[in-house]
Amino acid sequence: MTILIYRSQFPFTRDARVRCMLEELGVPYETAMVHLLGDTSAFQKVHPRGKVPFLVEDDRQGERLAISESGAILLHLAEKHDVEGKLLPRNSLERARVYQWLFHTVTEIDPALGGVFANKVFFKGKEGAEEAARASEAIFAKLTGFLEAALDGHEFLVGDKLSLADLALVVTLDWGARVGALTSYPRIAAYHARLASRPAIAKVLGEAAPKSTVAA
Ligand SMILES: N[C@@H](CCC(=O)N[C@@H](CS)C(=O)NCC(=O)O)C(=O)O
Repeated sequence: MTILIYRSQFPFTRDARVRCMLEELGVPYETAMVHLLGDTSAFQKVHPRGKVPFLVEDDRQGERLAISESGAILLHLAEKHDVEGKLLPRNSLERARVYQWLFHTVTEIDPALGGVFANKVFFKGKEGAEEAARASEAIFAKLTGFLEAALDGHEFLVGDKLSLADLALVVTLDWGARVGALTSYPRIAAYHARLASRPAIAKVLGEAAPKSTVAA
């Protein structure tokens, strides 16, 4: 069985979620680098949407799975490779809460902090970028109460145990941390710092970022 993850040259793109999960589980995998912002035509022959992460998995029966969407990939990896339920609880109520946070992250927190990060880093200096960053910050501000309540007295999002929902969220929060967007939310900032210092996560998010993506 082989697992191949298409990733970008940046440490923090959404493929980081998948790499963090495989590192936490100790499941071996390979990566293929996609140079985002450059020529991605070769990758688009594999995955026409040209987005990372993309997983290609060949199993022992010779069957191939090729899928995109970071959330779906995390759930697939849990089902297939997390036999002990380390990152996706067996208990159905806890599992439902993991689903809630996974979907909240990919559908709500991602666009908010993604907007802040992209406008402060990739579109920096472009017309309207500052205004767009502020608008995204305002959207993020409205989401923080829900998250802060979940973290009140808790180390992790669900059941006081690391889950794949934390791994999805830490990557999104990392975008915010890199541009100072978490400073007004100490509980969220502390949660991000705690998770980011775990060896498996530090290995992924702690890679040096290309200079062009370091916020001034
Ligand atoms: N909903 C997708 C979003 C994937 C996505 O937008 N990935 C970005 C990097 S974080 C990308 O590959 N962007 C390149 C592009 O849009 O061309 C997921 O969660 O996997």
